[in-house]
Amino acid sequence: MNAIPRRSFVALAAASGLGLGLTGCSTPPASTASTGPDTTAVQLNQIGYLPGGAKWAAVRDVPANSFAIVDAATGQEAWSGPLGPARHWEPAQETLRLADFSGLRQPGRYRLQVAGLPPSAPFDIAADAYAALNTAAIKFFYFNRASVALDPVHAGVWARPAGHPDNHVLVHPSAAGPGRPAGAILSAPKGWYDAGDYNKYIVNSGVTVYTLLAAWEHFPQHFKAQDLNIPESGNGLPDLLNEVLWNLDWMLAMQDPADGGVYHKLTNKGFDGIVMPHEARSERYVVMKTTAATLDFAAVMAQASRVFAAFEAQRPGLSGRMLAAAHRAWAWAGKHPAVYFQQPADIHTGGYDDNRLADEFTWAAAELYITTRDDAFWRALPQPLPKMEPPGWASVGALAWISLAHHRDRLTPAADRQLIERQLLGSAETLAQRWVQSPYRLAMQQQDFEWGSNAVALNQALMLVQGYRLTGKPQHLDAAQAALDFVLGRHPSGYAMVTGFGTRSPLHPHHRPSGAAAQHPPVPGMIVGGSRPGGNDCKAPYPSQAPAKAYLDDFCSFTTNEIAINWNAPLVYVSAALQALTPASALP
Ligand code: 9MR
Repeated sequence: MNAIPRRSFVALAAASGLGLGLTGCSTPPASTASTGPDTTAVQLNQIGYLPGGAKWAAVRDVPANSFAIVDAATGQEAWSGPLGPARHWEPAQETLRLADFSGLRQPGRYRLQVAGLPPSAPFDIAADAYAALNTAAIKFFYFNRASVALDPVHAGVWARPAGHPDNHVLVHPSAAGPGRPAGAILSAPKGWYDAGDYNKYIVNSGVTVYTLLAAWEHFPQHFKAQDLNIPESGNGLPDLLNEVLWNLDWMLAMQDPADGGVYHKLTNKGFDGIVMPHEARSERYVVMKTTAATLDFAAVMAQASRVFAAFEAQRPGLSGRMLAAAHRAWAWAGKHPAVYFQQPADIHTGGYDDNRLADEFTWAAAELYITTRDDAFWRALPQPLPKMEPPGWASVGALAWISLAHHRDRLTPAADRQLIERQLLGSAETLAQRWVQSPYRLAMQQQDFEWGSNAVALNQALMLVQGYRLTGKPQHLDAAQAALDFVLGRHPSGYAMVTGFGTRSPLHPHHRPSGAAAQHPPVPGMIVGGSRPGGNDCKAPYPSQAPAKAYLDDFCSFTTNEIAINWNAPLVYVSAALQALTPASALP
């Protein structure tokens, strides 16, 4: 498998020795305490850094005054510097000292040393530091494909038979319409499993597909030649777009042809057991059309329409179909502006319910405006504009401004360019200031440690990247780098939070194919949700209830150790952005 970097095989081989031996039962695998090097004494990016990028580590509070960076093989000192003052970081309830070695630009493999502490995990300084990570983060989506077998050529040891054909899906009573009564059968195959579960949700697909297509729109050079080793590789489309199409094809089938409304989800009644996809037997349903799902669909189809306009030869007619679908969805939402998701009594899977839709209207209007250049869509932006915040599945307003800013040179005179820049810069600047002031040099605050905190950090980075793209301010890029460092091991838990990467990474993610085939290491390239206090989903106690440390690498911990498509997407975006934007050897 060419998508998995050499180094990750080391971690995978170590992991495979654990032998959890769980197949097809509903009891989650037992926790296997991770022993190994102490990665909490010196917390740093276990994958590595770009030569021209900011490089920070956080160090347990010891009396030493300085730190050294040594060659990992020879022990020879390559850099030394003073340790920052001891400062308390409340989210970790810990006092730490910072080490800044941004000035070390010489490629190599290193460790950080401080007298009185064990040496750090090894890390690289390399021009392609995030290339393999980025490839694996996209390849995860292939591994999570529904309705298709993964073959050994493309999936290696993670090959598996096809599951969830989704060509015989029942219309749930909540979704019944004139042309499709309850119990009618429709076909909506393909798509990605949402997360550790095997259901497919339009709302979460919306923000995910957007983020991946935005990565393409902003950094096409990065993706053009990327080979994911997926079945479509070499077909004339970039692989990132090939992968996204797997989900877009499914999304298109979720629109009711009778009226343009979009079903909220395609789901079982309850979650599947811990089985491989082909062992799952539950009936599948489409459940109620909602305004949120329909607007997210409209936004993504408008965006995809302009992306695939450039690939008319490879997929004739697709771009036009997508735009028509977006128009019909927008019209449905206009007629049904407040149909909120309500979980039917007999359905027990994820909700993705959201009753604040001004941001969804903003996003859909903006994407349709950019693609059609029809001023009516600019005028359709809600007043007052919804509050700006980093994106998430329930908060998509920022996506509007990111797209508008990226396409600002092709907008009609109706667009207020200053407003567009102000919207993004205000948000990026706030985050950059938090990064400057943070004792941990991270924009994350106590309240950001919610379900999926790793993706909160990465979506903050995504906003900071927009600030950098508009202003070129190094602080914005450095603060984004800090967020990537955080999920790759400069984390109070000591974990690099992506399966298969780094010295210490999750071995027991809440991901059904990984749990059901526990004789193999987990599927690689998946970022787990991350620290979040208050979980009582496991019998074993969490190691800490400090917000930034409340993480447990156990299958049972669905609140901190699940994976999800909307969390991997910003990992793809941010790792590509830093790789593409970091000056080769800049920094003052
Ligand atoms: O990511 C979602 C998180 O923001 C919510 O708080 C949580 C509870 O509603 O649900 C999360 O999404 C899950 C979804 O509902 C079902 N598939 C797995 C998702 C990740 O845990």
